[in-house]
Amino acid sequence: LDARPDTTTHRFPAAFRWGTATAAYQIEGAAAEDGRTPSIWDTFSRTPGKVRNGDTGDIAADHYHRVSEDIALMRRLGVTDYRFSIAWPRVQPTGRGPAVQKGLDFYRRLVDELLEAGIRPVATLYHWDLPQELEDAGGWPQRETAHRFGEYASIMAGALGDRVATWTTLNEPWCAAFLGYGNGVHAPGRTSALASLRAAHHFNLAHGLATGALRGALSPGSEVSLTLNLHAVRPHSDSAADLDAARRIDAVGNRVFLDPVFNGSLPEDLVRDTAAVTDWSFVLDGDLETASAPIDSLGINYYSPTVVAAGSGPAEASPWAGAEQHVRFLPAPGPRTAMDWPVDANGLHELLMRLRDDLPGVPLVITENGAAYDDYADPSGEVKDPERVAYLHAHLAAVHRAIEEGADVRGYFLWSLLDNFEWAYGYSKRFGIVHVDFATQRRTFKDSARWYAEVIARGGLAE
Ligand code: GBH
Repeated sequence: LDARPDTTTHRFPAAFRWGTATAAYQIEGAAAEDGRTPSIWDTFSRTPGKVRNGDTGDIAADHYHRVSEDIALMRRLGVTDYRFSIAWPRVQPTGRGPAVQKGLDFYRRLVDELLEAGIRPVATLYHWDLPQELEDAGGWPQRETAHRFGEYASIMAGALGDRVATWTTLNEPWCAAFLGYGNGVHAPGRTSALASLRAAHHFNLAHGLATGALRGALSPGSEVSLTLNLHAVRPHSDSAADLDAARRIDAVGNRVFLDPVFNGSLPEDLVRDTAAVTDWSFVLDGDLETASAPIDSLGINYYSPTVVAAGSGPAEASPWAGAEQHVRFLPAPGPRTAMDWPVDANGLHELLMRLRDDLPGVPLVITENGAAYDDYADPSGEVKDPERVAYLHAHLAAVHRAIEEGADVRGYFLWSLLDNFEWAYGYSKRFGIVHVDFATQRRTFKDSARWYAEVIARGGLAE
């Protein structure tokens, strides 16, 4: 009999899913192996000035050659689920035509080894790595790309539909559309408000087409989902002007995806706000019906809140089509991570309360949450990251409070399992709970990894 007192202060539901998350281009490396061709991120990272220090994902964390080792790390953590993404250009190098068997084999082995380890595979079809050939043909602003994505989804449904627990169609289409085609900070680096809005719509269409393709091939109990980086928007004050600024960012940051997917409609205010950019005639009859095919859960990625006031943004390219001349972004107060993002767990709670109220009956999953900090090594060789532990503790406590208040949150995926290629920041920012020495590819548990293993083992937070 265990006589130790139970010190758990925040106990999560017994069926809660505890996971970690990664993305193909950020960890795999092996950029030219087994038939993989360049994606827009290969092209972008090889373009001087786009990624810090000229870093690329050519080698990254070499996960392509270290699947078994990385699954062993997850076993040590005790995670129930693992969220990874599939590199489209590994499977269908030109974005069209038949699949490359070696690409499919890689993901089949990953999934089978996860299942053997008792870890549920959560597969994302698109985490930003569009085959370059499809970008050359016009990319996401082009309707054709959505249809190509639907086809790629059917290939993956046929290959792995019998063994993947959860399919996520898209990761953060906001980033892919508005950072990729609006302000150009992400690949493919285009800067056009019109292109960003067209891309956003084609992501909604692509999501619906993929959902349809996956639906027929699912094994019993499997699910289809979508992951959004919803913005926890806070007006600086209650003034009508500041409230209107918040409304605009909510429209082009959140409802641009939420309304088509969950309501089969376009936000009317967004259409008005963007009237000088487009009449939205690229939205064809039936598109919104396709986009709103029922899904089984909504994934939410949260890092920081967004504080806005009435004003005007910088004149250069903006990711906020139609809102840039009306909104100014204010730094939220408080401590910051190495990304300079504010640490504020209340934003996650606010977001979950809003979704509890706006999307009743839709199960929610935190598909990403975590923080970049510079680790420092102890003389003992251990990697200390107390700030990350504090960040994670505060955000899990916020999730717990939201569940107590009626939000139907089914799981939490920590970003990230490994230090990895942090997009425009290259390897200069570390989000991992496992440290990666990129010179040797040696993996070392940070204190946060030990802490997370304990949280999972006890099913909640202590003290
Ligand atoms: C996620 O995106 C990605 O899915 C993941 O691949 C990445 O490594 C991880 O987070 C860490 O960055 O543009 O003005 O709204 C992060 C989404 C979007 C969060 C941009 C911060 C900055 C302010 N990010 N946002 S703004």
